Amino acid sequence: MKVDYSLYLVTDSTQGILGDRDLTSVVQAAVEGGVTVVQYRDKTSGTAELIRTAKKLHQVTKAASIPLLINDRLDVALAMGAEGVHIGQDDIDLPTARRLLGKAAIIGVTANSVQEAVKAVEDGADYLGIGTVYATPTKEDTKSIIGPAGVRDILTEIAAISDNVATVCIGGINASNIQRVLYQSQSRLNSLDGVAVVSAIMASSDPTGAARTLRSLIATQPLFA
Ligand code: TZP
Ligand code: MG
Repeated sequence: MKVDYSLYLVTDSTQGILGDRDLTSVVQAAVEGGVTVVQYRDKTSGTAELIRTAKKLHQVTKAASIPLLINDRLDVALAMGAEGVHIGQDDIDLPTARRLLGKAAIIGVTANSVQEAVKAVEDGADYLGIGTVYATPTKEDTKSIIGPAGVRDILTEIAAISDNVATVCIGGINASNIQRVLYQSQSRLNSLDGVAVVSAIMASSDPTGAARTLRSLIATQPLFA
């Protein structure tokens, strides 16, 4: 599966962000606006609920021919047949995940340093989620804030070891800074394949419009190679 990573939506199921809206309809609206990948990230639901919700989200993503990835939970991905998983540095290791999910699965890894990125590429990650770019209330983890310059350093280093690992960055990205992030994080050797967002879409009262705006800002980034 050739994946378009340009606008990668990570879900948030917390009541504060969803209000009285239902997760599947927010994701459906975002997909209508042009999201190209969906990651189901839910740190609170139990296993049965995760599988139930993931199946509903999968109906939406399959209808749009885009991949659904599951955050952390390989068991959930296996149970409902998602296209892949996203794993962090404290989750299952990549070689084990690959052995369990197989070659065709999409496996993404969070990287916030050159060292983590190189290791993930060497272990066969399909894509890297690079960040945290900017501080964000969505993930209060201030120690790993790396800014566009940190993203650029990672992109430059991995260009030397792989020409096919995909890259997105994440953390505090929205319509006001997305073009700047794309521009400032590129180097002569490498540039991002896309941008991952949570609140810029999930917290919007118009997820379709929010996604559409981000897509057009990505497409019209004047200096983005
Ligand atoms: N990983 C690094 S930052 C982050 C995750 C899941 C949250 C990004 O959320 P937002 O709302 O797009 O800043
Ligand atoms: Mg994780």
